[in-house]
Amino acid sequence: MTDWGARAAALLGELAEFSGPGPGVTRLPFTPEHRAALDLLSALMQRAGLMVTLDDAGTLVGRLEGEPGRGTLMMGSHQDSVREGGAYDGILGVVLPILALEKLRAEGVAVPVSVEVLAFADEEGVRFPTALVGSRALAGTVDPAVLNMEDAGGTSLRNAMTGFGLSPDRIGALKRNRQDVIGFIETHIEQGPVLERETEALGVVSAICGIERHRIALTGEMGHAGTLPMEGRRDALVGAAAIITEVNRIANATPDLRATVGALAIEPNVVNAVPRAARLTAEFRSSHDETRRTAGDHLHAFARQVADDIGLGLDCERTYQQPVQPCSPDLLKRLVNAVKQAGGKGLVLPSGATHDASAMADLCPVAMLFVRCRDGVSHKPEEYAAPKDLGRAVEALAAVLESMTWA
Ligand code: HGY
Ligand code: MN
Ligand code: MN
Repeated sequence: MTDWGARAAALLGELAEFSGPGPGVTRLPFTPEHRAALDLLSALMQRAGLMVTLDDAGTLVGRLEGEPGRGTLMMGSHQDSVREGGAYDGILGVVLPILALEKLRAEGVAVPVSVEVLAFADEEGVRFPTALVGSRALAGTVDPAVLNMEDAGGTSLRNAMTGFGLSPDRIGALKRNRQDVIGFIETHIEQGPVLERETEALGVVSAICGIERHRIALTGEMGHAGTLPMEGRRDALVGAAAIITEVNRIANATPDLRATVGALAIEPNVVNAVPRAARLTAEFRSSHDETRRTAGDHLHAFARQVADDIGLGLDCERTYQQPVQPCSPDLLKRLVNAVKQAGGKGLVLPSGATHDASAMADLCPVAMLFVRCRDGVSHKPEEYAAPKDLGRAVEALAAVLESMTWA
């Protein structure tokens, strides 16, 4: 009798080794670490009887043919991690469905529909200032301009993909025929505390939060910290500090709104010079799009006021947004039944993190299975999901696949 949880834990441990230097896991897209992960996943997919291809967006596709005309159920998640992240975010959602298919194969259970397991190259958007390239390619919503975006080293997304052996300018041809796709089910650690608090191993997602990101650049005047009078200073960092405080204030004052200033850079960034430039990012998330948009508009008005008061130049741009994404009622019901079959209550909860499923929703119905993670911790080396919970998720995914007999 295979211990699927132990198997999953061992595989995720091996995959975690494919990382850049430093604590935790740093596996960015189109890197040697990415290639090593794809090699292991390809072998695992072949062992489960899947036909393996790599598409021009860098998505590894493992396909199991079902009965002609029955459509394709897609499963999967992202292979990339944040810097110094954990061993479960993303990659767990690639390994577990493969093991579910291997389990059904071992039990001689045929899945009537075709199934594809997808390992998307880049969901986090850490290396390049864009995200969800692989899932958007399948949905046909990729803006080709993103291929010109560059990483911190000046490598464009296009060149990174070409260097990985891909033909990125053919990314537009990856769009799938929506008639053929039954839906997309993403399995992911919860990255929050609810399942642990409810002592539930698994949960089913009701909706994925809406999210928007802003880029703010303030330009003032550099000066000697000792000789430039306080009167009349045009200190860019003082402007940034006022904006950061306001972002935090509105999020604390607004129900169902989370806001984060995650990145800040100043110039010249030395102890004895008044900063001439400050660049920061601000991110808003909510399960209500109106709440999020109002906060973003307020940010721009507030930044304008601060820049005028201090005499700073201001460049402020909403660089990214995606709406709240409700999950498919039919797939949600199948997942709830499968979780119950695997011994759970079938808890339903919203996702405060965004996922590839948000992008796949432009192609097909989507649903998500959450796996409990210790202390709700994620995007940190301490991220952890117990083998027992991994095993229950494999069982639930196998049950969903079996339920597709009546798709
Ligand atoms: O940002 C997120 O929510 C996801 O982890 N990329
Ligand atoms: Mn993540
Ligand atoms: Mn993720």
